[in-house]
Amino acid sequence: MKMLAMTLTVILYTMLLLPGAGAGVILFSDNFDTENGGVARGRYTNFAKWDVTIGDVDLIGNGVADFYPGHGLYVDLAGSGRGQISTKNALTLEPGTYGLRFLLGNNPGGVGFLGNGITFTLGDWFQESLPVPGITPMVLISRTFILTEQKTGRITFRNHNNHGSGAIIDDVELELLSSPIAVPEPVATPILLVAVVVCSLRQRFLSRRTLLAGTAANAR
Ligand SMILES: [Ca+2]
Repeated sequence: MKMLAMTLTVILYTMLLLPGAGAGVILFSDNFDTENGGVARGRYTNFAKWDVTIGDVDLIGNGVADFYPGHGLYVDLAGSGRGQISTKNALTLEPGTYGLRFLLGNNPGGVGFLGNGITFTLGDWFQESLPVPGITPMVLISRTFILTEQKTGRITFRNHNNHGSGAIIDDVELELLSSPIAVPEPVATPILLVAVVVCSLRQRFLSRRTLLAGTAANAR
């Protein structure tokens, strides 16, 4: 009886806590490599997946202002001045754990040492700012966040500095890492009832056994 109760409890907790189907799904990605036919262009606005929402930005790389060879095209977040890009489509995200990743570099300008700062946001629930050194390798920025309710919003990158040589971003990805499994009420309720009944029967069985043992001892 005890073993049965323990087994039911383990099954119930496993169903409630295991990541659900849909985990590990890439919801958004962009490496910018096919923009403008693969050719760099200053003050570029015709992104497939992004709108330029403040100022202007440059599409560089592939041999033009190619600070990070081998990464194809990427975005310099300052064109003639500071710029900002936001995804064209708002993303609707269900409760779950998400990963936001991108590569971050910098255009140090003609003088070779201009630094920058960026702010990246996701909807109105995630925001972070980072300094970007003048000369830096391309580094992976990876953040994880948890949503407990449905949210809708855009991914946005904004350059802080206004000197025309901006921070660089590439390989933007948003991934659903895990989602809580939804146990439908018609399924969950019987499981809970069975667990309660089993525990109750077990308690009655133990009480009766104790009573019988006491009676036998008195009879002796
Ligand atoms: Ca790229």
